[in-house]
Amino acid sequence: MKLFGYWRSSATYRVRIALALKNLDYDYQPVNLLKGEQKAEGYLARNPLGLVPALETDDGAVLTQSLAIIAYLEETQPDPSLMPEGAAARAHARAIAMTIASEAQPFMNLRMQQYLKTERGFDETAMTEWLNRWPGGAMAAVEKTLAHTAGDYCIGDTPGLADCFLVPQIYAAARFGVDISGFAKMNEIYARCHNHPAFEKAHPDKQADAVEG
Ligand SMILES: N[C@@H](CCC(=O)N[C@@H](CS)C(=O)NCC(=O)O)C(=O)O
Repeated sequence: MKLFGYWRSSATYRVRIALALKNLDYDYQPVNLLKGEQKAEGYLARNPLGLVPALETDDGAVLTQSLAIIAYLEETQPDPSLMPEGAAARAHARAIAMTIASEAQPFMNLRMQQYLKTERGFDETAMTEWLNRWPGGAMAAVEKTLAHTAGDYCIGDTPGLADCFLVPQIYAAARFGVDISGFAKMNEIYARCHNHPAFEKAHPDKQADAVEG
């Protein structure tokens, strides 16, 4: 398998965590977002949205959307599973993943921030307000969900799908000044994940394309 991604991309980071939790090997193909490589013709053939990640399977299929990629990994490599026992618990796991993927991350994506700054005149203050209102608001909702789903991890005591989404979202929130200091459960899970070898391996700083500073 080949994973096309970028070290600091939170959506790529989700897939790296899932691959690491499942102990799957893959070839990492960096796509430099700051150089605009996601908009190059060759990459657009893989992902017409011009976003990372994309996963090329051993059969040559090219998959996009981190949630769909992780679902593919779960279906093709079910052991160890990233899904909890019980239909309601699985629904909560998907709800946390989708809240982050649909309601939080798109509002802080590189192209969204570039558009707001260059075409809508957002200064740093306006940008910080935006990020705390939209991604921050969605994360507040996740924190409320965690109050009744979490144990050591997002759903019970085993790391899984929801943690694959939560950890990169917290990493991105910290980068962009979203204040999550009041979200105790989330911060507790984040700290625990830092000591887990799969999350450690998937961390942006450990990737071949990581740049200092
Ligand atoms: N919903 C997509 C989001 C993908 C996404 O937003 N990727 C970002 C990096 S985290 C990206 O490629 N941004 C490039 C850009 O904004 O130009 C997924 O889950 O895969």
